[in-house]
Amino acid sequence: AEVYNHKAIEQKWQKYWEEHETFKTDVWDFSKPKYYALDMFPYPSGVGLHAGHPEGYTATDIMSRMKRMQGYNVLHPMGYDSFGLPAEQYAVTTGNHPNGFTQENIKTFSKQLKELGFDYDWSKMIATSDPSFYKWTQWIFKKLYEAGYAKHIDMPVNWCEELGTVLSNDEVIDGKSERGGYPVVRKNMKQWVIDQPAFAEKLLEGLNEIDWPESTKEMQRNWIGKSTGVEVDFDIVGGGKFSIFTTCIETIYGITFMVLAPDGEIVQSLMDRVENKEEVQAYINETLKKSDMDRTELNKTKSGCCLKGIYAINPVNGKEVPVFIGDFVLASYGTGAVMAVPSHDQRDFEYAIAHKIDMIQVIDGRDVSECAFEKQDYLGKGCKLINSEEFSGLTVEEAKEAITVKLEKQGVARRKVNYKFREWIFARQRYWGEPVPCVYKEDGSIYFLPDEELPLILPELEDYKGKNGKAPLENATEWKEYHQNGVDGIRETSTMPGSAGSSWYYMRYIDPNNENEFANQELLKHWLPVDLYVGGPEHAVGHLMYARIWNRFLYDNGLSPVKEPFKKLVHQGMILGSNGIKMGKRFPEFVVNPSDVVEEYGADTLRLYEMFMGPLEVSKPWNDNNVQGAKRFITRVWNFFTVAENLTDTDDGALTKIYNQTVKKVTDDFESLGYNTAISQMMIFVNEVYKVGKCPRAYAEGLIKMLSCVCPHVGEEIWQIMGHNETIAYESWPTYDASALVDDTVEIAVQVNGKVRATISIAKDAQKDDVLAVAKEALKDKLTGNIIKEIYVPGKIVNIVAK
Ligand code: ANZ
Repeated sequence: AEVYNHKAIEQKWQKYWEEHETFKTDVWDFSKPKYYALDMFPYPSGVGLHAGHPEGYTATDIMSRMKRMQGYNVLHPMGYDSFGLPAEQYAVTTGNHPNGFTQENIKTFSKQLKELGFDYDWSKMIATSDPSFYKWTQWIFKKLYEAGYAKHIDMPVNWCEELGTVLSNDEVIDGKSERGGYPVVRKNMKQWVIDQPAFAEKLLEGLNEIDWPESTKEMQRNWIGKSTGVEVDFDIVGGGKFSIFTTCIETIYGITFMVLAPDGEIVQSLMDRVENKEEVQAYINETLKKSDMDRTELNKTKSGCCLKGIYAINPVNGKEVPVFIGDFVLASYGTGAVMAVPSHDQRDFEYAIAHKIDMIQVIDGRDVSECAFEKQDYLGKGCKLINSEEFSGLTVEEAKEAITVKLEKQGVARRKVNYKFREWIFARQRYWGEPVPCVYKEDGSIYFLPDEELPLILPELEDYKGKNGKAPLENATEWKEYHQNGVDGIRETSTMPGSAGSSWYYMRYIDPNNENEFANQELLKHWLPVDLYVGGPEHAVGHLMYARIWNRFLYDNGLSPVKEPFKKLVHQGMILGSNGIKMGKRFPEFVVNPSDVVEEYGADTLRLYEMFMGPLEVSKPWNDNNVQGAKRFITRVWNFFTVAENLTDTDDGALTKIYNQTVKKVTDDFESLGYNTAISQMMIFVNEVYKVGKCPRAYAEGLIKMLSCVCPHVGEEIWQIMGHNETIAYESWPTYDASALVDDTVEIAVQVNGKVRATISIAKDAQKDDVLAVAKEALKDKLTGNIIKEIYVPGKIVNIVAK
């Protein structure tokens, strides 16, 4: 055979696929079942692909290749999430338009992806920064506005002075910006937001019908943060009232004080009556400097102060209790006020100790002198109320209901569901994003551009840096002015966040050139939901939540055929440096450039190696030796299967069982993305083939078909050498003979007094007596003494006890 030359083979087949449009999908061909495999598309950064990209991308590639061979019409597209900060920073520092930079990067990425031999239909490529794409991002946003889900409201936002922009909560980590690590402060600003809480119930429900990692679903549930409780009104001595939200109404007799959010409206309304105004104002000022994150940190001291002269009245017993402010109470959650029950809430407990306030235990079951006896410890345990008048003696669960009913009758309480989920801030003071297609008229009202004026294209600027925290588009003095259709006004100058385009891009792949709709509805109906979505776990609550929200909105408006867009989701693990440290920006010395590996070993080797490293979902360290091992395996396959004399037309049965086992295991494992074990099974098969020295042609073809999903170039080449002149990509998937899988005989050990004395071969379903007879026959000369016990563990072992 010729020597395996990965370079020549890979170039040859990449050229073939391109020229033959092998992987172009006819989306209108509804004659076959469909399979939609989706990758999280990359941000086209200046540094190109990293070793982590090929991992997830190979995973979907194997699946889509298998599905194609199984007779599906497969859609496996690729594109670019091309708006964002790095291109913007490039524009700011060079003064060049970020699009040039972006297009260059897209070229590099596409070249690298093509080198890896993925079966993408490049004719469906999209880029979110392309006006023909963002036209529809703007259009959907306009729909959200018209339906009342996109709003322009005053919001406390995360403001990053250094980046000159507002950031979403998931872009802020420990009070610093995720990108760059700059300080972030809270600040009130008029903002475009999307009303996420309006979707909360639907999002929770939808989680039950999708095949996602349980941990990701749980993260989404926690992020949504549904909480069921009661809102109760408290009168203030001397007039006025405020409401609190509690999930523990059963503790209402244990209230010894109230706490208000320092930055909330209730305190403002009471300020006139507060005796220690200065102290209170000073504390409010301190609070405004802190982020919600700092404020809610559990193990910090519970600071705050009393509102002197203010007392609230407990509606169940008329008891007057002092009112405090404390920064652990957030203005933006519930009503911004809490009833404090130090015996049963640890934060209240610590606050009471710090401010020398008394406590009343109202749930029996544990001592509360050291710390609070909290709901997670008493709920569902049959604990009973004490010190609670007529409710004493009821269980917590009974009391919850009875107290709520009593307060409802008094007209001072309402059952209430709250969500941690806040509005999604949907604007950035940045240049390189989708312009929000609206105008502020002189009377302050908002005018959205008519559809004919979309896309609203980003204007070129002399200076891409915003001044004094203003949006860069403020520099576009002419563009900003709007005088059309009898409307005079000023355009919005903030742009949409990075997550806008990625919230619906997977729909556009289905119909990327449609100029009249974001995608044809009939096509969407056929192709959605996405059957398999693979991407990093870092998107668990950001992108994956946003995309579900946009889809759900479109679904509710008859514009998406499915409630949930991504049927099955899998997260690939991280590829670590050989020392176990995450590869990437921070540790450039550990970066493995996929292109270098492709050059030296070949794309097939890189793909095989990354899939063989370990289970897809776990993080794995890079290992150069194993890259060479992967190449050795490919070479072994090449050396055997390209030699015609090694292939036989008849089957002598030597490989029948192992071949059928291999087809079954590879098929099952591919289906569940267990690629490492599938590959190891193929290796076992190849070892057997080498032992036997010959391989029936039918088995050889089956192996090459399966292997071609992982190593498509060498797969095609061997297929051709075997005498075929069409691509292997549309060959039919190998099948297996289930009856060839089962062993009808088994070898078992025969022990005498615990020591193995013989092995016998028996029929798998042989009866005990027959087995014992064969065993004793085998022991004929070795057995001395009298048999006192005979044990047969079916299919496993015979044990004879003799004396
Ligand atoms: C009285 C009480 C007694 C509470 C008790 C708990 C235990 P989740 O599950 O997170 O919704 N709370 C309400 N609004 C708040 C705010 N704006 N900032 C900080 N804390 C707030 O928690 C609801 C509980 O958190 C509420 O129930 C309230 O304290 C507090 F033994 O009310 B609880």
